[in-house]
Amino acid sequence: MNPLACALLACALLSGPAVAQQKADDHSAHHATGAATAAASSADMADGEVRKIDKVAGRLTLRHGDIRNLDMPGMTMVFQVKEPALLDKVKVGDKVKFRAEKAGSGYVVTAIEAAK
Ligand SMILES: [Cu+2]
Repeated sequence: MNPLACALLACALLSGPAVAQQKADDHSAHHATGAATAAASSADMADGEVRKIDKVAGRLTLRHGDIRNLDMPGMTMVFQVKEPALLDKVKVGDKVKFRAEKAGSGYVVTAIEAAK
């Protein structure tokens, strides 16, 4: 398949869930931080660097800075990803901005993008 068609398809598939996901994130961020402002959603994006990607298991290892919505200091750790397609947006060594949420016994990346 031609790469452009692939990219467009991935984009179309992502845009639906991403919108619903945004609402869910804002909701939980509100509960986590109490007096969250409208600007909180972008402030919740944490900085990180991709150390390892495991597409089969749907996990990635990030060296991350403070994650304010999780009250977590910087460290290197493994995250699950909410959607496998998120792993296609980044590669090992990339500096990224991401959002993570607590889920059960672990943490889930719900959004990620390469940092400019
Ligand atoms: Cu951590």
